[in-house]
Amino acid sequence: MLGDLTAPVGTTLDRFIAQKQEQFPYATGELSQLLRDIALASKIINREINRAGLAGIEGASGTENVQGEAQQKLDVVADVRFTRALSKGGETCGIVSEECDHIIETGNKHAKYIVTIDPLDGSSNIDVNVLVGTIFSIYRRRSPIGSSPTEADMLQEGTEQVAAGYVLYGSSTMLVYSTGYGVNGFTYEPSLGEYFLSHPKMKMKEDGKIFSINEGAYNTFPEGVKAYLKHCKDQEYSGRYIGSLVGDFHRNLLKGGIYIYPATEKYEQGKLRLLYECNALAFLAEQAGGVATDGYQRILNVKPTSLHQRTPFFVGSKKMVEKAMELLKEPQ
Ligand code: AHM
Ligand code: MG
Repeated sequence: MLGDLTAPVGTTLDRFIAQKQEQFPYATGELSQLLRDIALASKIINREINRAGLAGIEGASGTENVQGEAQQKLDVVADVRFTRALSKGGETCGIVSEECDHIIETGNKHAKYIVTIDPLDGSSNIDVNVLVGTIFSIYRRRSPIGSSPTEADMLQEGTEQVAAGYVLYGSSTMLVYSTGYGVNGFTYEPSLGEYFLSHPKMKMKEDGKIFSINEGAYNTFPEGVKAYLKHCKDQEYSGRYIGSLVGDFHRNLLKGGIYIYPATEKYEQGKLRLLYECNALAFLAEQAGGVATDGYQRILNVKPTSLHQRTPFFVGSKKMVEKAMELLKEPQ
């Protein structure tokens, strides 16, 4: 069944944002505009990704990012697009991006917000036509309006997020975000150039049967993680790992499951970055009824000490994450 093809496509992202703003009589519209800026940049990235194989922009750029990882050409394209959109949009005073070691000053000294962003996560998947994502968090600045943004603006706990979300460039492109009042998902209609509300009030199942982890480094996992994986296999759960955090998180959000990137010998603090990967997804997970921890404590309570800080990450259905934490605490 194709469903009712004559049905109206429904609420656009713009209308949804406007409706939400109306519910807050004192809202000034700046956050709404910022969300629109992100949506616009994501449409441009979506276009670039869709023609990557033709435009000669897949593959490595020959440069490295701040963590010494090879940058893909599209990483750089996405970084430029988002930085430009946020700078021109005027609502963001500073940005922390995975692709840049220092704080990016947008020149909008009077803007209220700062953004932390991974413009294109999982970008090594582009060459093989597998989905990638953008992950973002929005915070209110702490420094005085009119001044340059500071590290203190950027190093806020995840609990301080005003909004967070991701864009998934997959078989269809989706924007999923929360301003702290639940999680809503929008699907992009490319012929109209609009996002439409397709997944209202998203909820994560309390329990699930999917575990997502790269077992290549199994030998160096903490014993508690090994014990949890044994538990998953004893229960005959399904192992699913795309290697694109947004994709793995999104599937688990819809179906119930757990994503784990633990500490390993290679990545002693885990691989994922607190400020622009884990905090946003932790915020969304909690808003959808899930849980996100570093194995021991709530991700959103971690006090960041540096811009590109890494953390072990356990996120997903409440019961699954709690079980993993229980086994981590047990002496093995
Ligand atoms: P990136 O920011 O360099 O793309 O790395 C983050 C990605 C995640 O999307 C993914 O879950 C993870 O790295 C995969 O890492 P690994 O190849 O070690 O499993
Ligand atoms: Mg990343």
